[in-house]
Amino acid sequence: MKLYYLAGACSLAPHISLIEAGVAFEAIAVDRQKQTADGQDFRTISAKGYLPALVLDDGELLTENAALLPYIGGLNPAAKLIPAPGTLAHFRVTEWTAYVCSEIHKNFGPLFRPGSTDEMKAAAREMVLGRLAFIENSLGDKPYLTGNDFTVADAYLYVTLSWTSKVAVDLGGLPKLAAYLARCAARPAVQAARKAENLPA
Ligand SMILES: N[C@@H](CCC(=O)N[C@@H](CS)C(=O)NCC(=O)O)C(=O)O
Repeated sequence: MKLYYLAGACSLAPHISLIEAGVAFEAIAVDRQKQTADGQDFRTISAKGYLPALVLDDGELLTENAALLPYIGGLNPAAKLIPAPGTLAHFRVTEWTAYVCSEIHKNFGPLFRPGSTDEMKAAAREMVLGRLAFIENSLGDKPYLTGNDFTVADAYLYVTLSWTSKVAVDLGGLPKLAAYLARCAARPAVQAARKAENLPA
């Protein structure tokens, strides 16, 4: 299995999840010019042109975090990255994965996009903080989104939280999320994935 990633981007979530799952995979970096570290034009691998992309051992291509993360979680049930398919607990994890994707990840867009005006960035910050406040209130005393187990949804939320300090999204008013970010960052799989992507610890 091959994971194509852009360093530090949302593809860090499947990278962390694959390490947490303990399955064999090859991680292949893609640069902003869409060139892969092994010398290919990434667009010939995924016509979507964005990351992450997972190429399975039979050559099938799987894209979209909302699909790819539950897929990875299912590779090793013992790692508890997602409960069994068909259970409500499984859909709690996909519910959070979808929330992180459409309500948090995508709302960071204007903060990274060259050409965004200050007004656009301020509106994006307000939107992201509003969506994060919902999670702050939902966490309660749970260490992770759905309880005691770190799931693929947590890998994804962690990655989006890791962007906040780069784009001046202040977690000062969200103490549970600030502690959650530190808790996730301390996980060996998170540190291993960051190291593999040449990101600061
Ligand atoms: N719908 C995709 C979006 C993935 C996405 O936004 N990828 C970004 C990195 S976070 C990317 O590859 N950006 C580079 C580009 O679009 O050229 C998903 O949820 O997996």
